[in-house]
Amino acid sequence: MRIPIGSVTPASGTAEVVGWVHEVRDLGGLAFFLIRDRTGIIQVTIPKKKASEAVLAAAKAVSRESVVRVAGAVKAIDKAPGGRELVPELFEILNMCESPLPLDVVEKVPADLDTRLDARFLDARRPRVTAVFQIRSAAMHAINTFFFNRGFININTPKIVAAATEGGTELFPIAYFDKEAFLNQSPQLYKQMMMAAGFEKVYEIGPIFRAEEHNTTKHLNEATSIDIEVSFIDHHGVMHILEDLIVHTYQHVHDNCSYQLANLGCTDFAVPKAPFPRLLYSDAIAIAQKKIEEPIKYGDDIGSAAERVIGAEMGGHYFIVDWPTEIRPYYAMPYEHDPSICKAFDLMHPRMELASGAERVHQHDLLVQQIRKKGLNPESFEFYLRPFRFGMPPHAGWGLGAERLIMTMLGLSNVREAVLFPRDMHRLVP
Ligand code: AMO
Repeated sequence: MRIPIGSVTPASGTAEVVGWVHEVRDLGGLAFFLIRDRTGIIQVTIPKKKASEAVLAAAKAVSRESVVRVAGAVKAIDKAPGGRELVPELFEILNMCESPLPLDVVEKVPADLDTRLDARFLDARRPRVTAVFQIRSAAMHAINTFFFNRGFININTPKIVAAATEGGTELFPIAYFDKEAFLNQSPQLYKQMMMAAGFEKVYEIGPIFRAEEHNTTKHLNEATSIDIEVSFIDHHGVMHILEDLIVHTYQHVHDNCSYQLANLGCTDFAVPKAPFPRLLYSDAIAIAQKKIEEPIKYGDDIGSAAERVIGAEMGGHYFIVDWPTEIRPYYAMPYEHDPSICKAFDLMHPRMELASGAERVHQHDLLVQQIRKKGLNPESFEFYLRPFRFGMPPHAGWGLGAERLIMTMLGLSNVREAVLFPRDMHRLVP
């Protein structure tokens, strides 16, 4: 019976493993192979004088990154990875790999990100890349469990839509029979509609599409959004849920992914502590005004340069709260005492924005007024506005970028490293 390489120990006695030939070394009387699967690496040692003809023939023929099955005795040895080696009685080539390789899986030859993404299936064999996606999977598991334990209903909303969610121009038009249609920018309108359905707490993890024409290290044209919407709660309530979720997800990764974190060199992985500080938008602008050269004033968006200096001052995760109503979407609820500011927030990591959210406008007429103020036509939002006339409860929610969460959690330098097959202005294949 084959076992995962990561669970082979000197106590195993004998073991059968399958995997890829990671490295080959021939020292005359001894041949060494490193065999790798997604759980680890094991040294296979072949003493040439003692090995069978069949083992020797296969070992001589095999190329790097071929797929092999190896079985034999497990012995303790200090210098090998994991303190053990396998001395094979069986060494079978399941499929031979072509040479030369388009990408060096052992990472002795560094490759730029484009070359890596072009050969993503090979790149993802690298232990540090496998680790990113194993951690992403663990984080998603933690997030699903978090919502499940709190009574959220998991929903799926359409990705082919007729209207812009956030307004603006960042839309991908698609051919939809004889109609005009777009790829959805956000589940915003649909998750809000489910509040009118009485679902009370919903979440969705799904793709969002943004036709943003800038090529940066933190923007994708197809991203994954973790969205929630909750009834009978204000913006403070959903900020609490968000900070609890961040802490829970980091803790789960900390407790369950030590092998992967070690592969990534994250030796000082720290779980953030909630509550995160709340920084007023006006104070955030004041910090930026002191520290960056380009002019920034109250009412401006907080760009990358400002994000970085404010982040450096804050040191850890924090919220920016109480934004000017004018620069937030129409669905953000203005304060009663001063409608020029609204109950909207962003969750920030010192490097960048991770999430946006708000208490929503739940009164139909106010919503129509706010849509108009943004220069949009309420008629194109009739399907969304209708539920607001038939018993829409007060509600609030947020959207959190999954790739940015993983990127900042693992200190990755480019958001594309947190996506298997990223989509950007220049990348549509593979
Ligand atoms: P927003 O547009 O701020 O808010 O998006 C929410 C979060 O999604 C992530 N994100 C992206 N990540 C990578 N590349 C992109 N192009 C990209 N665009 C967005 C970010 C961002 O913080 N409807 C609101 C959410 C709400 O109010 O519930 C919305 O979409 O991490």
